[in-house]
Amino acid sequence: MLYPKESETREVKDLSGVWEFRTEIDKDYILMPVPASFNDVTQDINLRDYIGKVFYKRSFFVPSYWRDKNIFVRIGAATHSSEVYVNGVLVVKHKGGFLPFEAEISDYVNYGKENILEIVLDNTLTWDILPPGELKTIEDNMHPKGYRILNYYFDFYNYSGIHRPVMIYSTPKVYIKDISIITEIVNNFGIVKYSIESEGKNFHVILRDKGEIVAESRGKDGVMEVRSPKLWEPGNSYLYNLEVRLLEKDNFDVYRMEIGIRTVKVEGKQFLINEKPFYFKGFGKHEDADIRGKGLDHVINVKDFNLLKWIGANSFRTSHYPYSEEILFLADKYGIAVIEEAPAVGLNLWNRDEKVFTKGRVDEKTLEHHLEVMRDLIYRDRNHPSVVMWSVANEAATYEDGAEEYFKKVIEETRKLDPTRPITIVENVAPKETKVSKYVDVICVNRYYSWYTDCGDLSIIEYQLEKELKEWFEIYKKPLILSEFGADTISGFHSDPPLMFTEEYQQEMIKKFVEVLDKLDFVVGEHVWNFADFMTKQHITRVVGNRKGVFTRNRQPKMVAHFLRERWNKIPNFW
Ligand code: GCB
Repeated sequence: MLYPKESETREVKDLSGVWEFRTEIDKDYILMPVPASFNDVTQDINLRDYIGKVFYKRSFFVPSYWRDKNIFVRIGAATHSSEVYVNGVLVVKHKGGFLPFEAEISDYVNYGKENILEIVLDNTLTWDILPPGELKTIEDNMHPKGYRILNYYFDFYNYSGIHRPVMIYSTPKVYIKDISIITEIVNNFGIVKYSIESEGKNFHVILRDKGEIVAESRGKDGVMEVRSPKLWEPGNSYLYNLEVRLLEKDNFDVYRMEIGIRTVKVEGKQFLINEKPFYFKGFGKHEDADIRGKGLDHVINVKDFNLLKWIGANSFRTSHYPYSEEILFLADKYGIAVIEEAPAVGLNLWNRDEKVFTKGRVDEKTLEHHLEVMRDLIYRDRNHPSVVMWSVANEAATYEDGAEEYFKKVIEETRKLDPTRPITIVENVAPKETKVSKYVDVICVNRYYSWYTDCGDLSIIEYQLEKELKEWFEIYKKPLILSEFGADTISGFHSDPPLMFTEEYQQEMIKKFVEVLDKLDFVVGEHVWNFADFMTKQHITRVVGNRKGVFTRNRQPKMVAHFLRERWNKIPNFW
């Protein structure tokens, strides 16, 4: 799915701004910004924790000269189930809160006039949506009749709303629907293979390096060669401009995008980018910020990339869902590698007596949705050089037999959709317990020694971590990334000797973890949990959210940030 872009044949109207908004139980509309989560914008606790349907509304104008165009409405992401109405007509329904969807609306708009756009969202989580959850009515004598809670088994707040831009855009009648790019490097040539989806037949494809044409081709599918290519790689991004022109008798379309030439591959113990062994330094992140929640915010996004550069990171994981396309465009430009994760988190009840992969919970309906999500995700992001690996899930109950069958299918499908990128699943179970890691290319493990177990005992880390990571390698013989480790830290809390929740403790813990990683040659990366403090649901273990950030929610460094900055600036991106 191509990101809407303007060109001489296409126009885009970004409908970001202040919309009208109401919940199902309110009659009156209030004002609500888009994109943003609605939760933290008002002073109303009932709206903050609201579960159910909400209605967004605004008008837009369609010029008369768009009559001979295709017109689309595209929603970047909205949580979690959506219905979109144009002038009262339902034009698209969508399930899932973290990927875009669109509809052609040429037949439903009033040309040269105003039109009404309504988006109805439902933020309820069920077992057949990713991430899953369940609405429970509590029936005991301590709660009033009909008392409901939304249970979900992942650790971030269920922010809700229209989180990414809504756009109306036009294309010519016959147009470029999609483009896929695969790059290879052979001897001293960059090979750019492209494939165009369109009803048109005559194409001219031009690749430019800073305005200079370096390769050209004609045809729907083709291969272009670039002599002595400047490669895209983490820490040293280089992007070429691709222009695709569709030329039919009286129809013309043009779409431009930036591409990077690079390869990725797993070989033995190594993760190779451009055939060189790469070491992942960085974080698990979140789309999360004060007041706007999960709403796209260019200020926060650019700040985050500047902080990644400042601290010497070269990568992050989009824990625990696909981030906005706007973030991936930045990753391409800043030269930051991305492990892109499906919104499959919380496929776990954290209780081994209860099966998760079973009828009525994670079952064939969830699987069908998961496969759809993988397809939509790959079709959205396959052309980003920054995306170097797919993660199919985080911390699922992979010890269950049902998980094996389930993920075998998800992984097979992911490989079919994109044979060019390695695949991982992020594990929290023991190496012998998982039934899934044998199907992936890179082992990703989250570990919290001295935090959730042996609380406060930093001396235990070396013994436990080294022993366990070696076991992972002995069993699977695959490269390993420690994809999460960290400690909740209240900025400004100090103690020596280090005690839990202080900045000293976070720093000592992370130091002890990386000392082990430095000894193990199959470890190809360290992602600290988390880049910044973030909001979660309220709980006795969460002090206004999860405080494991290396930066505060306001993006100010805690003590450990300086330690990591010194460390990471010394470790090269490639060995
Ligand atoms: C994890 C999860 C992450 C949590 C983190 C924590 O293993 O993957 O979503 O936020 O632990 O802080 O407990």
